Amino acid sequence: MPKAELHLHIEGTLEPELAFALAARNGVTLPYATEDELRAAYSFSDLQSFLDLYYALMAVLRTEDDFAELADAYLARARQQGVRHAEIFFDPQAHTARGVPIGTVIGGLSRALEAAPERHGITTRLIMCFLRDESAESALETFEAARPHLDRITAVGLDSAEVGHPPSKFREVYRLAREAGLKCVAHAGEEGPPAYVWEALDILGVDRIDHGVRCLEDEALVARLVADQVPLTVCPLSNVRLRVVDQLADHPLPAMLDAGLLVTVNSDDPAYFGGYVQDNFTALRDALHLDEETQRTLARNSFHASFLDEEVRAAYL
Ligand code: ES4
Ligand code: ZN
Repeated sequence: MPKAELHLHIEGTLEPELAFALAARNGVTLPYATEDELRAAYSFSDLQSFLDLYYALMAVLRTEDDFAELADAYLARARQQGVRHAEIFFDPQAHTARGVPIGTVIGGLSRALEAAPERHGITTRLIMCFLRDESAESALETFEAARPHLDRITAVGLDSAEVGHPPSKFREVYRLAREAGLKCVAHAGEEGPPAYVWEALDILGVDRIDHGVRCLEDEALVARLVADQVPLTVCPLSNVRLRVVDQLADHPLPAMLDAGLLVTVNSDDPAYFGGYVQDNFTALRDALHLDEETQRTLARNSFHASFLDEEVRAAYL
């Protein structure tokens, strides 16, 4: 089934095999002796325990070629899973903090993305995320550093440790992004409360909410999201691995669809959470008995919620 993937952290597609290959090439020593030993570390208790490993493994990404290879490997896998369009997050601050220039990151990723329509049959967009556990000033500096590259960036996003870092902290940088003509998204309502989803909508003016599963705790919020048909990029396997839900059979996705929310299915950090986007669809089908028609609705929603040009989007609907 053709689909768009709208919630995908490119750094979260770093498979152990590529991590070890890049470590060897760049002379970086990983705190794991083998790929199996690394995989054994993938048992997370919450978002923070995952983020600790996610940021540590990024040490192997150093050159433009590294970023291009990472993105190309994702695109090859994504196509095998039916992805025709991918809107891809990256975390510039996680790289600039290690001395990797933002131009190296954007240059490498764009090289792979520009080749993707011909090489993999996938169109793409790039979404630059700010780390919400870093300061508002750091986000502003990052935005200014990215200004020369904004022609390659479609939207800004907000990710990393949610609780204690409300969207309102980033009011200013989102205002600048909107002024520059960028779309806006933000992670909200993953581990954080419904109030953070309200702030993302009303203070940041986002076009989509990433995750948003906790919106169900607030009836008025659900009514607002339904009325405005704000897309929610839900990541079922991620929610299980990070213990946002106990098991897939308990996932609120069916309740979200029943409420009339514009839900999409995505893989988040597929190298860490046990599956790419079709794997998420298949797991949902098995655990929640989602029928064929519901799966088609979810796939159609993914194009509807995308930042593709109207004519291209319409052709998929
Ligand atoms: C993330 Cl699952 C998730 N949540 C928040 N920030 C992230 N960065 C990468 N994966
Ligand atoms: Zn995410």
